[in-house]
Amino acid sequence: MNKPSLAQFFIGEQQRGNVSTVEMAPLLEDIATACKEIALAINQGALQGTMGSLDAQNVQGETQKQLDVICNDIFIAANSKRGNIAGMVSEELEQFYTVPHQSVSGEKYLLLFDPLDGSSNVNVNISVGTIFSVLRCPTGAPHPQPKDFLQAGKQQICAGYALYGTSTILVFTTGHGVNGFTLDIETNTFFLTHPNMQIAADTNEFAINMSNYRFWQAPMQRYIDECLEGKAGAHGKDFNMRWVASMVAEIHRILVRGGVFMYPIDSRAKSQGGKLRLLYEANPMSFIVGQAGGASSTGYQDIMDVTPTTLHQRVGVIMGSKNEVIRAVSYHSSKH
Ligand code: P6P
Repeated sequence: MNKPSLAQFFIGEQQRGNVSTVEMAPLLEDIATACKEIALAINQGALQGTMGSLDAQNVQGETQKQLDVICNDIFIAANSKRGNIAGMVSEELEQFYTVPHQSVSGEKYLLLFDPLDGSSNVNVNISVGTIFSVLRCPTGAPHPQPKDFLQAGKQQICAGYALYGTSTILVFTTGHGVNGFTLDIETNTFFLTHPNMQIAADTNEFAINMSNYRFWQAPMQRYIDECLEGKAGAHGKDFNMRWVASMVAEIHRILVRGGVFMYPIDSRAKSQGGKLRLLYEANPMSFIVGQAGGASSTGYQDIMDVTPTTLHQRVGVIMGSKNEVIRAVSYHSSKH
């Protein structure tokens, strides 16, 4: 295969002088290992009898699936061995996790993740994913405190996702563009298949859960109305719609062929601030989308400018092809 492996990619990044990628290489190798194990656990779910739901709920008030917990444990274990991560925040854990036996020296990082995003799809064999975000741990902190995780998205030093679909793909950025790696199941090795991913500035495809229309704020209803009016309408072009109910699958599609993804705040979840979580869904995906030339907003401000106040806080999300995000956001400002 003439495509560089993940390890060869890191060597190339060193030669290209992309220091931040080289710094993140050990951490990304461990994440890649975790994603390989998660891919296997999902693939074997029906055979291992782990496709069921627990009678527990996670901090989100969502019914936890067996695989949510299994994948959470895989991700924590695989990323706790090197001693370079001080603490973790997971969608599946109410409190943050302090990693034991950290190495006494060297830079420490914070890892925030959704181990199995879209897990309600796993029983019906629809793509699911893992989303992760990396922050620097404030220096000198013997053990991280909750406030250490509450950094704005623009402080991220690395973000990525794994998509468990027709193939297993690992996509990440360290601030030098976005690259995607496909898992070769014969050698259990990731190879660079999607170098320098870029999102088209324009698109004819939007992704939103239309069943929530009546709960949206007027600006979002207006934007979608205009998409549905097609060429004859104010937007002047026809649109296609997709909704997989798995953010990782939606964002990967947008990275490959453009599009705009929206999960706006709505009257049901207004008090919660939306459905999607800021620290380990919206922020990492915004970093990736931005590095690929796209844009992301809550409708009222760039997602990565939001100052977090709680670990599991939610936020409205509009992200993808830049010109569509700009249009949708313009309707949210009072002058339109
Ligand atoms: P709905 C999955 O639960 C998730 O967090 C995202 O991955 C996905 O985009 C969204 O929620 C789906 O939400 O309301 O359509 O089920």
